[in-house]
Amino acid sequence: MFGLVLLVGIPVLFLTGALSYAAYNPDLGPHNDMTPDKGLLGFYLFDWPTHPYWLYRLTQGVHVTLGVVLVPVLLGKLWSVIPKLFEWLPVRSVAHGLERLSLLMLVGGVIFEFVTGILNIQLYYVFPGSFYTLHFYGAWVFIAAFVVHVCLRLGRMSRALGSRSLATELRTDLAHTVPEPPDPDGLVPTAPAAPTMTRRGAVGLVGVGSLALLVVTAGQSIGGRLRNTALFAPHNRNPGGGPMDFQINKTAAAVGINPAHVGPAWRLEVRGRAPTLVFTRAQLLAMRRHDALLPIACVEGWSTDDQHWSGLRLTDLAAMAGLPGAGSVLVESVQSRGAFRSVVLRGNQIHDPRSLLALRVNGADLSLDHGYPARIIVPANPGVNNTKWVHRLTFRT
Ligand SMILES: Nc1nc2c(c(=O)[nH]1)N[C@H]1C(S)=C(S)[C@@H](COP(=O)(O)O)O[C@H]1N2
Ligand SMILES: [Mo]
Repeated sequence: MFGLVLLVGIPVLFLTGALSYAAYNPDLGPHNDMTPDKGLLGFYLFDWPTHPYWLYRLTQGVHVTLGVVLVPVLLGKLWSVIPKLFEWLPVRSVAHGLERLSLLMLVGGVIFEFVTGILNIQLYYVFPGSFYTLHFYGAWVFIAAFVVHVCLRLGRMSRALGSRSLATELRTDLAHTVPEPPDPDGLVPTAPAAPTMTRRGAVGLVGVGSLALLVVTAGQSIGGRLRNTALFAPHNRNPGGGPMDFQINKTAAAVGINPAHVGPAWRLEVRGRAPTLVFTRAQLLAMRRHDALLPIACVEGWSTDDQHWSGLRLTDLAAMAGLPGAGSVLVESVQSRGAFRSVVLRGNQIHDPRSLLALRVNGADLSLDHGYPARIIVPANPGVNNTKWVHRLTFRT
């Protein structure tokens, strides 16, 4: 049963993870690409859409929430094969050796993916290298072993599930709980001790554990009133009230924004075909502004409810730069160090009328921590690509 749940859940995790990777647009070059050696593994990269605007909020919310919820199931599954898990058999044949290797990749891979994922959503950035790179390559190693494992074991799982009635199992009390019959692979202990728990108890324990994790996690992505239930999430509370009352991932202080660079001396540079244009914030505010209702959705699974942004359309800025059909834009912030100080956005993102260089949010000037004087907000864009403290836009054909 645990295997069946994972058989459904793991592909969803892999798929949403792969989509998250595409959403970063690593095929747009070094500014976005944390895995320059991806080679063939980037085969499927596509133009990440801007419709529906909540797409990344959904896919990444599912990825993170499901990953957390599956932890008890995974632990239950590993527990159920413990006698075999730590077995160091001499390799009996090539086939047997390959199977043992695939199990090492399977168990090692799944533990690696869950541990790195959970550390990252809990903001423990303790990785030897970038989380992004480790989680990406780890996923491919794991999924290869997973596919092999499913091919080898699917028949047995369905035979086992078909061999007895679930309803009967769930009604059986401790006195009538008997060990599994011996199996050809020796998964069942030869001389098991008396049971201390019914199968109903084991399944119930895992089920209640998963449900509890769902309740304390999902609110960070669903938002609204449920946000307060996300006790397990580091971004579970709205900070302080007022128009800026939504999550902040990195504060200006945390990434070392120099106050002098975002004060009155700040200028926006817009480059393209025309000579470089330079604007003060007052000049930008005086231009025709547009509104968009968009969320911030972070790779870490939390997202905000839709916020009311106001600013200049990226497509208008491209036209002013002399490239009305711009195919990409390099966005640079005043931030001097850190991976996320610049990003490249694609043509479809530039030309969506909801894509803004935002100056205001919820009727007030952006706060410094939300990216004052100006930030990017693009529909369905991963939070990390919505660059804050922007000071230069370079449009390209
Ligand atoms: N310059 C810069 N912009 C940045 C970041 C950053 O570290 N530096 N963090 C990003 C991340 S990871 C997210 S999720 C969003 C969060 O925006 P918020 O703090 O306004 O909610 O900002 C993004 N913009
Ligand atoms: Mo983020």
